[in-house]
Amino acid sequence: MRYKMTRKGLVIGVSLFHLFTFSPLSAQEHSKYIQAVDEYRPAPGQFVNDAPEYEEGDTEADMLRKCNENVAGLGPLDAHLVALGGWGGYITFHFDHSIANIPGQRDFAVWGNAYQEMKNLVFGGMNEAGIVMVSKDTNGNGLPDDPWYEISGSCDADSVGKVVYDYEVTYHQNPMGDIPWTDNLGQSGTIDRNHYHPQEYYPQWLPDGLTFSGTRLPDNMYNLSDKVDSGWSPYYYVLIGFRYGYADNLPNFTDNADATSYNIEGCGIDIAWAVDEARQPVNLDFIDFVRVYTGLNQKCPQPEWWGETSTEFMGAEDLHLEASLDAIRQATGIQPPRNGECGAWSENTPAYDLLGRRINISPSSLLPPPSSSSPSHSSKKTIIISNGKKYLSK
Ligand SMILES: [Ca+2]
Ligand SMILES: [Ca+2]
Ligand SMILES: [Ca+2]
Repeated sequence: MRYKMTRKGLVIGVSLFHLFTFSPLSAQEHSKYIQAVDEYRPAPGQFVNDAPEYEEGDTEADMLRKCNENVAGLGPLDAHLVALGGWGGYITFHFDHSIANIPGQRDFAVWGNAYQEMKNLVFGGMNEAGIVMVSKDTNGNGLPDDPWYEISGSCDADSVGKVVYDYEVTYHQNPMGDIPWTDNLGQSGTIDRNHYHPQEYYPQWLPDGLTFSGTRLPDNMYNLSDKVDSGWSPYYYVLIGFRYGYADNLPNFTDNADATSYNIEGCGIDIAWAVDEARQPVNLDFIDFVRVYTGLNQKCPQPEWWGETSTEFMGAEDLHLEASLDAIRQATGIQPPRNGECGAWSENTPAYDLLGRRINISPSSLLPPPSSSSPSHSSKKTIIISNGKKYLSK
């Protein structure tokens, strides 16, 4: 997913730095819910400028603050919707710790507002699937400016030949009118206004000519109007669910009457499903950032009905907080020294950076360990962890 405008993401706190150096790795000190939103760039849509609300003069920073108010630190019962608009619109967020890829388990869940249609005619029914991407903060700067990998959801297996990779759409402003788009396949269309949502549909804090790139999932909207009593509803369109691996695809709960019945199967994401641009699996041990973008480009043919398909986001959570923190302890080398060397550092002793990557470094390049009472280090120095002790490189 490349965002083709020059505007850069806003600076966020260096949470990883604090985690690895000064905070005890206890579950009480960390949250399984997201810490903050890094980017919010929706495509046009009927809920855009409304969820969250754009007010005259709002900047991108204002809209990020409003997104945080809606979802940061909140579970799906307390969060408020953030709308991503039509195909390609996205949100990027992070947690207060790295999420580990635990083998054989789904690692985090993304919550939305999908639901099972009332007649139980199909699997799902209100699936506005968003594609999930993950990234590791490999340059350690706390910003989502590192390589991104897409989560390969069930369409890659179930709809071979129907998924469009390397898709691209550009939207143009048309104040208080239907919003026109063109794609890189020579097609065009509009995001149509309806009388339920009277506000402007183009994100008003963003410039004209928004271009989004990524994967387009196969259309999933079906007209089942002839399957229902016309007295109950004159029209009945459903959006059939995909099996796994997307956001806003299947309901947050398996039983609507049970607020503890979290749908881990339907909403959980396994980091092991991440693939590179050649759709080959990548072997990520941790991830630090998650992005979700609307994966469907379709609208309901019946005016004033569903309108465009738009992913809604209602937060996310680490499904195994304790296991993530344990894995961070392991990766940073905070464990008993090997070979009976009681903390003595030598070139043969494994050393790691703050992301748990093994590094090679000579003893002469190390300064004494930083004091935890004076947490102000020059950003030019690198913190090294070896045998559970911290060192600063010169
Ligand atoms: Ca996993
Ligand atoms: Ca980074
Ligand atoms: Ca939805």
